[in-house]
This record gives sequence, C-alpha cells and structure tokens, in this order.
Amino acid sequence: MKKGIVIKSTGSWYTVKTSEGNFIESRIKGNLRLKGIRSTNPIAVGDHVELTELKEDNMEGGLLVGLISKILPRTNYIIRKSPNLSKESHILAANIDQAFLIVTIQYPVTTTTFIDRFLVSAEAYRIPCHLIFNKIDLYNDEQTAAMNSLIEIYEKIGYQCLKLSAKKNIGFDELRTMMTNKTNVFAGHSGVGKSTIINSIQPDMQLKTGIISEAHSSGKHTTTNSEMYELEFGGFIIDTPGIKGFGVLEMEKEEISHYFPEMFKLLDGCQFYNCSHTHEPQCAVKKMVEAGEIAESRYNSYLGLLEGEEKYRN
Ligand SMILES: Nc1nc2c(ncn2[C@@H]2O[C@H](COP(=O)(O)OP(=O)(O)OP(=O)(O)O)[C@@H](O)[C@H]2O)c(=O)[nH]1
Ligand SMILES: [Mg+2]
Ligand SMILES: [Zn+2]
Repeated sequence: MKKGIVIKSTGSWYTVKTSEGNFIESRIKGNLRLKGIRSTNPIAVGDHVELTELKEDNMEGGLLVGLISKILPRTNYIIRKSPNLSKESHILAANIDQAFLIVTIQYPVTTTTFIDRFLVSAEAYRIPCHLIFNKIDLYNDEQTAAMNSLIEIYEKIGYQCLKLSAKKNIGFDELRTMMTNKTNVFAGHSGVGKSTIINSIQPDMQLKTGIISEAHSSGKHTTTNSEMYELEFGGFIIDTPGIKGFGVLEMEKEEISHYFPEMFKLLDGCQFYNCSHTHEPQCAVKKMVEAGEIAESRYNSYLGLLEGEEKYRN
C-alpha cells in the first residue's frame, strides 16, 4: 500500500504522486465507497489517497497502474454548484492553504456578484482567500479607477489585493512571497490569465494558455482539468479550469451573513438575534450600508444569496 496526493484528474484517470516521489496513473477501486457530498468528481486534485500498484499485463511491458482504495479525510475543499444542473457539484481542489481569485476588470469582465460568491464559499470552508487583479497593462483610466475602488472595498474588509500584469511581469515578487511553502489554488473566469500567471511565476511550467475571443471578450476554457504543480521556491499551485457562474452550495439563510466578514462582526449590534438585515428595525448592517461603511455591491450580493440560486448568471 502506498500513500500519495492526486495531482491531476481527467475524470476516469488520476495521477497520484506517491510519498516516494513517483507518478502513478490510477483508477478508483471498484468497491471504494465514497461517502458524503455528491459531486461530479468524487476524487479531487489535492486529495490524499492510499493506493495499491498493479501491473497491467495486457499492455506491452506491463504498464504500472494504481488502484485508489481510500481517500483520507479532507481538511477543506473548494466546491461549486453547476449553474445549470443544480444537483451537480464539482470540487475544484482539496486540502489547500489559500485561494487566489483572479479578477479582470475587462477582457473578460469579472462582476462583484461572482467575486462575492467565491469569497462566501471560501469563508464557509475557512479558506483564506486573496484577490489578484490581473491585466493591469490593458486598463484605461476609467478601468483603473474601477479596479482601485474594488480594491478599496475588499482591502477594507480584510482581503489582500494584488495588482498584476502577467504580460509585463509586474507584481510577481509579492505574489511569490505570498505563495511560498503553501498549497495555493488559482480560480476565476476563463481567460483571466490563471495559466499565464503560473507560467510567469515559473517559466519552465509552460502551461497551455488561450486567446480571448474578440466578439465576446471571454476565454475559451483552455485549461480543462485542475492540476497541481510543485513550485521551485517551495509549495504547490493548483491551476483550475475557468468557471462561469459560481453556484454556492446550500446554506441556511441565517448563516449567509456570517460569511461576509464586515457583516459578521456587526451581528451583535442588530436588535434581533436572527435579523435577516432586510426589513428589521435597528439593524446594524443596514445602518452601515446607509452610512457607506458597507459597500452597496456587497450588500446586493448578500441579498442575492438570500433570495436563492435561481437569479444569478455570473
Ligand atoms: N494583456 C495581458 N494579457 C494577459 C495577461 N495575462 C494573461 N493574458 C492573456 O489572456 C489570455 C488568456 O490567458 P490564460 O492564461 O489562458 O487564461 P486562463 O485563466 O488560464 O483561462 P482558462 O484556462 O480558459 O480558464 C492569453 O492570451 C494571455 O496571454 C496580462 O497580464 N496582460
Ligand atoms: Mg488556464
Ligand atoms: Zn441586521
């Protein structure tokens, strides 16, 4: 029996890096019982697994394959619900130290709704999350101003924000420092530059990157599966495929404001302990929204989550 980490998955094959440093193409053992969450991928990149090695004798030379017999408990994971198939969920990565959401103001546009949905999910699983504003080389004055006001909103809440240009190689010293000796994951829409940034961090990676469609100003889903890479300065990075809408998994309505840190810290100030921060008198959250201390866009994202999953697009 060997232990290892899943570093890549295609859906039917999993590449496992064993504790001895070997890479073994593996399948799931037929009778492996998968408990808990229902997802389209029962085993995710970052999972710690146990496996047995087998020789596949029908292949010439006897190819070595693995059979995954056990998944060790996850410390956390990033999961999203598919926008169309509401019963389906997909684990982007498991057992991570921190997530970076890659955001672009243009080419493609990343909305605050999308940012906030991602952050809420990360908060729900206690995953520290940072924002990277990429493609700063492309922005005009208006777009730069829009970016700066977003940065102001998110830094005030406590999220670290980084301005980056993967093309012009700006911002990478700080990014490398933040990533060192941690298991990191990059997420964001298709075309925001996740794979390009990883290539700039470590040029020998040479991950495939895509072009942005002129017509839709959107990416083309160049990265199709999550994959984990080792960083030469210590730690790991998981590249993930671009996501469109970020469906947050079901949570209790009273729970949602707990994942907005700027609201959570006010909860004692509301008159009612189960205040929904919508219509109640003496609501500390609403007061702060009115005073401009809580961003309107954040409050709208909160209301959107309260209303449920049917209404969002991206
Ligand atoms: N001008 C400019 N272009 C960039 C920058 N970063 C990435 N790009 C370009 O954006 C396009 C998409 O980059 P990718 O790295 O493939 O994007 P991705 O987020 O990995 O996309 P998916 O794999 O589809 O999820 C490529 O043409 C990159 O060259 C940047 O900082 N500035
Ligand atoms: Mg990519
Ligand atoms: Zn309230």
